[in-house]
Amino acid sequence: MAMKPEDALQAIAAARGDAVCVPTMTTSPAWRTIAPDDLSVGCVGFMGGASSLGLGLALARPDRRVLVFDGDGSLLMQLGSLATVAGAAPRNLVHFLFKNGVYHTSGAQEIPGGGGVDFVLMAKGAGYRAAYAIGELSELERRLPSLLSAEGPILVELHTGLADKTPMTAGMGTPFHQQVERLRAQLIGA
Ligand SMILES: Cc1ncc(C[n+]2csc(CCOP(=O)(O)OP(=O)(O)O)c2C)c(N)n1
Ligand SMILES: [Mg+2]
Repeated sequence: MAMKPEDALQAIAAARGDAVCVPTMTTSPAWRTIAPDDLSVGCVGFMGGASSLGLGLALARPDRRVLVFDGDGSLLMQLGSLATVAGAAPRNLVHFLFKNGVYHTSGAQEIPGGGGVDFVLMAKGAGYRAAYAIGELSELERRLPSLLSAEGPILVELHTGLADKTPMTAGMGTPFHQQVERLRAQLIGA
C-alpha cells in the first residue's frame, strides 16, 4: 500500500535536524502543520522550481542539508532541472519526489506516463550520485538516517497516495517573500 504523504513528511521531520526544507504543491500545507518553523521556504507558484530553489540554497550554504519535497508532475514539467542539479553536484542536497501519479493540486489529472515513469532511472541518467525508490513507511524510517547523511545529490522517489489537503483547499500560507526573509534571518542571524 502507498504511503500517506503526511506520514512520510512526519518521518522526515523527525530525522531532519537543522536541514533547510523546500516543500512544493501538496507537501506544502502538510509541512506547514508538521514543521511550522522558519527553516523552510515553500515553492508553489513556480511549478517545477523546487529543486532549483533547493539547489541555490544548497550551493549558498554547503554547511547545511537542504531537503526538497517535489511533486511528480512538477518535476516532469522541468525535467531538465535534473541535469542542472546533477551538473552542480551539491553534496548536501536530498531531492525527495512525492510520486502520487497525478497533478493533485490542480484537480488530480493523471500526469504524463501515469505512474509508470521511473524517476530513479531518470535521476541516475542525469548524473545524480544516487537514486532510490521507497514504497513503505517503515523502509523510509529505517533508511532516513543514512539518506540524510549520504553524499548528494540524491533523489528519493516516494510512492504515496494523495495528501489530505492541497494548496487550493488549504491556502498558500505565508507569502513567499516573507518566508524568504525569515529563512534569511535564521541562516545569517540578521
Ligand atoms: C507553468 C504552470 N503550469 C500549470 C500550473 C498549474 N498547476 C498548479 S499545481 C499543478 C499540479 C502539480 O502536480 P504535482 O507536481 O504532481 O504535485 P501534487 O499536486 O500532485 O502534489 C498544476 C498543473 C502552474 N502552477 N504552473
Ligand atoms: Mg503529483
